[in-house]
Amino acid sequence: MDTNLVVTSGCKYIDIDAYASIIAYRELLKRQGVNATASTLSTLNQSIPPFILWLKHRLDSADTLKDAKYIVLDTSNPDFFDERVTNDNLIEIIDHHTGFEDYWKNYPNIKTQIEFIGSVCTIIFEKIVSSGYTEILDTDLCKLLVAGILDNTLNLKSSITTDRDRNAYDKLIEIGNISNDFYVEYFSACESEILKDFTKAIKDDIKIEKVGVLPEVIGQMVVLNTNNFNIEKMKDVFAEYPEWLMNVISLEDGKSYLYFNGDSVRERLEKLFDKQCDADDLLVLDKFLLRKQIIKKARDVSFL
Ligand SMILES: [Mn+2]
Repeated sequence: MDTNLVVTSGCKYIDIDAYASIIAYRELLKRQGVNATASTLSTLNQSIPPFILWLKHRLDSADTLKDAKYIVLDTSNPDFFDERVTNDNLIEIIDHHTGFEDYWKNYPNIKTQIEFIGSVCTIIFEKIVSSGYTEILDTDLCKLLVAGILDNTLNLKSSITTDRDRNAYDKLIEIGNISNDFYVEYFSACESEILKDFTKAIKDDIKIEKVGVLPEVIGQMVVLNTNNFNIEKMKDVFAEYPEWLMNVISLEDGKSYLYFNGDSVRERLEKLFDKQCDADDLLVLDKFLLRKQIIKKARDVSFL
C-alpha cells in the first residue's frame, strides 16, 4: 500500500504562505502519483481572507493517518511544527527562515531545503516548473501562490524580496492569466478582515521594549493604504501608555506612516530619521520600514 504523505506547516497559526504552499505542493505530489494530502491543526490567520478559502484548491481534513509521513513547509523550528509531526515521521522540510540549518544536518534522512528568500510559495512554484508539471498551475492555484508571495514580501517591496520571488510572481500572473490589480483585491480583503476588529488587531501586535530613543510601546499594522485607518480609534488603544509609536505600513505607496504622541517623541524621531515631521503627530517615511528594522536602526544609532 502507498504511504500517506501529509504536507503541513507550523503550530498555532499559519499564514497564506504556509496555506498556499502546502496546497500547491500537495497538487504537485498528487500529479506525480503520490498519495498526498495537505492539512493543518493550526488556526488560519488574517492573511487568508474568505475569497482565498473559496478558491477550488483547499485543505484536506486534518485526520491523523496511520503510518503517515510528514512534510513541513514554511518553518524549520522543531518547536513550532504541527503537533502531528515528530522527528521519526518527518521526511522533508522546505523553509525560508534561518536559524535551524545546522540542527537539521544531524538528521540526514530528512530532506531539507532552507533558503533565505521572500516566500516558500516561490520555492514551490520553482519545483512545479522544474519537475515539468506546469500544467497543474490553473488560475486558482496561481492565485494562491501569488497571494503567498505578495503577503510574505509585502507587495514585493520588502527588503527580503529576491529576484526569484519577482520572477515567480511575474510567471504566475502570466500563466494564471491574473490581473495586475490582483494585489489590490488580495490586500483589501485582508484589510477588511483586520478592520472587523481594528482595536483587537492593534492590541494583538504591540511590542513593549525600550530601545534607544524610541518609545517603549510600538504597534504595527500593514494596510493597502491609509484611507480606512482610523487614527482616533488607534489613539484610544494607546491612551494608557505615556509614550507610544504606531508604524502603519502602506503597501500601495510603499511608505511607513509613523504616528506617535508628544513633543519629546517628535523631537527624538526627527533626529533618528533626520526628517521633519509631516504633522504634529505624524512622520512619513518614503520607504517603509518594518518595526524590527526601526528598532535595529535605533539600536545602531548611538549619537542620541
Ligand atoms: Mn513564509
